[in-house]
Amino acid sequence: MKLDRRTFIKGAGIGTASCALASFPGSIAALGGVKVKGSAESVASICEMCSTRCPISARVVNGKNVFIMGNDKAKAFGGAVCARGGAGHSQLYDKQRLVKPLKRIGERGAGEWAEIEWDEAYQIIAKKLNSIKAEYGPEAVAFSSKSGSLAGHLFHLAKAYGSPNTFTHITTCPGGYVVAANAMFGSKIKRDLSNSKYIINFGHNLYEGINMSETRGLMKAQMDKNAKLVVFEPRFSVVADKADEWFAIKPGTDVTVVLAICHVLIKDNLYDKAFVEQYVEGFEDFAKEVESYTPQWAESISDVPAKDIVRIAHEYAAAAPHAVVDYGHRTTFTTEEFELRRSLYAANVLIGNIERKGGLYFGKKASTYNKYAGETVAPTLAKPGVKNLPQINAKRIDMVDEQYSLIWSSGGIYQTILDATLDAKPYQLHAWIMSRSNPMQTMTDRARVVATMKKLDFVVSCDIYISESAAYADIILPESTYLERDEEIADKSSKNPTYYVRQQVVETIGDTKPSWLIWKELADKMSLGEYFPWDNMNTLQLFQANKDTSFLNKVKQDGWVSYGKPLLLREPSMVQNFVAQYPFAKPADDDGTYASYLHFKTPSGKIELSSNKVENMAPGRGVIKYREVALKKSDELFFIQGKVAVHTNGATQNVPILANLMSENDVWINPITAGSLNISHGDKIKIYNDTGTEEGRALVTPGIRPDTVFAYMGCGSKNKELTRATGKGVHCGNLLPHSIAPVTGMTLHTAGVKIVKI
Ligand SMILES: Nc1nc2c(c(=O)[nH]1)N[C@H]1C(S)=C(S)[C@@H](COP(=O)(O)OP(=O)(O)OC[C@H]3O[C@@H](n4cnc5c(=O)[nH]c(N)nc54)[C@H](O)[C@@H]3O)O[C@H]1N2
Ligand SMILES: Nc1nc2c(c(=O)[nH]1)N[C@H]1C(S)=C(S)[C@@H](COP(=O)(O)OP(=O)(O)OC[C@H]3O[C@@H](n4cnc5c(=O)[nH]c(N)nc54)[C@H](O)[C@@H]3O)O[C@H]1N2
Ligand code: SF4
Ligand SMILES: [Mo]
Repeated sequence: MKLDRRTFIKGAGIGTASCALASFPGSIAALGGVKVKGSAESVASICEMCSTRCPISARVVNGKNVFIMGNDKAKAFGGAVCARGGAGHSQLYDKQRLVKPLKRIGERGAGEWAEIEWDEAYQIIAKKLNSIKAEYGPEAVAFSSKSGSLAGHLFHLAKAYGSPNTFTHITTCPGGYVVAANAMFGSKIKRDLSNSKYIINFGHNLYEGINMSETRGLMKAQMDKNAKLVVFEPRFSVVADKADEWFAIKPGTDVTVVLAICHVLIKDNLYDKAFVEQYVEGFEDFAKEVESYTPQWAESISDVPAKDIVRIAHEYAAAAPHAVVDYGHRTTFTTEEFELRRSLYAANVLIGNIERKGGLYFGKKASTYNKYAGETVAPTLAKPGVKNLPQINAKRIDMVDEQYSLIWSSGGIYQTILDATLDAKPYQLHAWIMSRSNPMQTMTDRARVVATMKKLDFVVSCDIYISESAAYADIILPESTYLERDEEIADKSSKNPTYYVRQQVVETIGDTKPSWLIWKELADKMSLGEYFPWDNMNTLQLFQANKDTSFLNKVKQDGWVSYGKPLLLREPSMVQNFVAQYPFAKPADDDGTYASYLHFKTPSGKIELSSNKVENMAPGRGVIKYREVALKKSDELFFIQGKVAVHTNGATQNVPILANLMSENDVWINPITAGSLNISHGDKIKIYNDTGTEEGRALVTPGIRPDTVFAYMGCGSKNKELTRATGKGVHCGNLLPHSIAPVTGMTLHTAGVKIVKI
């Protein structure tokens, strides 16, 4: 039977009508008397309309979610949600949402499905995975999920099954800055935009690619603190529009400007020598390397005027240490992200803004915070460990080269699933279990993803829609949306320890389940149940809370619990307040700070501006260097993408309210380029390269460089099931070639394209 009659929620009022279908353990009804039915009330929870996961307060009237606001206890978020966060109920009650497990009955991707019961779905998956294990070994199965709470349970299943091949989306998004931070600081680092007086931004699209706390931080800096914002962006983004200065930098050349800023800081003696002396390893080698990276040199590559680079470096240094060079978020502009993101960090290190207001800082989780305080200010979370997990001997498919060793722990090189499946590199994969991931849209080279999914023996997708990727699965498991499920307590600590928790807001619609339950029940069917000893989410939460029910109830009631006051180790006023508040606190240094306690988890214990460790794992890269990259052929235009404020990646294009707001992504073209191609505003165009061909519409605007075209990502879905999104706009993933960047393993979202009018 065809999909439209079978899988969609039928009829109106489904939000309440089908509630009786599923009631699972650990539901909100079991939690400290929080009610969801009857009178109007608000439930504190966590948004999942994007992976920023902001704290929310969801209003429920007569069992139905009617409104979503920010949780006003979370001050940095300003009690607000973005447009997508506010559209959560439109997704929840969307008639096209999946509410029943599906089995493919036609060719892969043909869109022919049969509804099945959970039990049958589990039986099919268990039988297939157990037979693949027997024939090829458990490593022949890859497991992938967007990182976060959902990934934890799926990857636990992978471990119990015996496969080392688990992947998050990291190489399509933050891998570059995470790997660069690991190399330089020994761990991830955060940015304190809200207290900054001078912010230099290289394509961090915070007013469209929204992260409520950071977006508000930037707004606060600009509006309340009169911070100066300098933006380098190939197009006139909303951030560029709100900036004091905008430079239309050539795509992929940011590193030249950053290195030139470092050059000026060193040559003109503007850097913080005392900081460098105390905390930095490898400064001499770095300084020697950047000697030749003059502003004139940077101008010749990036089109940013040398005199402006010099001036900006001086202004930035004058605002130090309450100034920051933003290290960005989606790090897929060039294959040399490792050098770019390390350079961005270097520009911060040179002005000594680490652990200062408005600069960069390390997260202060409870264990660290308590150590400084000399007492238990905040509870720590326990991690449920499981004994006697099987030993995994097989190597990961991406563990082919030492240069990638800084990424393995954080999610692997996602796109190697394609190489292992299609080219048996380094060995053959036979199955892919994916959850909350839509690689057809969000990896690169859609055709290669299709070929991969067609070649595999078995594909499972856990999603809330028949996404473009789920459309090629053998079995689709419908997860309950975030408003219908409970999850573990999550650590959201920043300058002080903070916890929050996702709670079920309304009863489950249709025959859906939360993913923690799905993977546990599947494990049971695979005879791996012993590795999932918890009964339900409440058991897990209690375990996490070390059975401290008052803590657990507080997190559930308030939805956002913060302990102590913000602490930055080198900020005198904060340290003095801290010492005054906690009688057993570590004593401050003579200068009133905790500067002497600042250590880095690198081999030298210092910030490694240049690094022997990196040199050993990736020869020639110990010292940050400019390396030329050809991102396009000479007769092509650069093709770049970004987020739009009303959609999330490849996820929300079918959500009714958001689809109404925007369903197509017109291609931005400069009038000079459009003129030479005889293209007018609104014309139908073909955009193509060696990877793929797309059709769309031209948006002619001076807000983009003449050598560059731009489209908001996530549109142009090609499967027929997403009726509000299918065929609308340009599919970006179909125009981006498959690649794996050195050291960071990143995909590349900049490509060369040609355009013609059709
Ligand atoms: N061309 C291009 N590609 C890009 C980018 C770009 O700018 N340009 N951006 C990159 C970035 S930054 C990222 S983070 C990645 C993101 O790419 P992905 O990790 O693939 O994430 P999303 O597209 O956000 O969502 C993936 C899927 O999750 C499903 N989903 C939503 N909620 C739930 C849920 O509660 N449970 C389950 N099981 N599924 C759910 C959605 O329906 C969707 O199919 O894309 C990257 N890809
Ligand atoms: N509304 C909305 N908010 C989101 C998301 C979403 O999908 N929608 N996704 C969330 C996720 S997963 C993430 S990772 C973040 C992403 O946050 P960002 O990384 O800030 O978002 P993008 O829009 O992908 O930003 C890329 C920007 O860089 C520009 N750009 C492209 N190439 C270059 C280049 O070579 N140099 C410079 N300087 N700029 C370049 C693009 O024009 C674009 O404006 O947003 C998060 N918030
Ligand atoms: S940024 Fe918006 S969509 Fe993303 S989690 Fe926050 S409120 Fe939700
Ligand atoms: Mo992302």
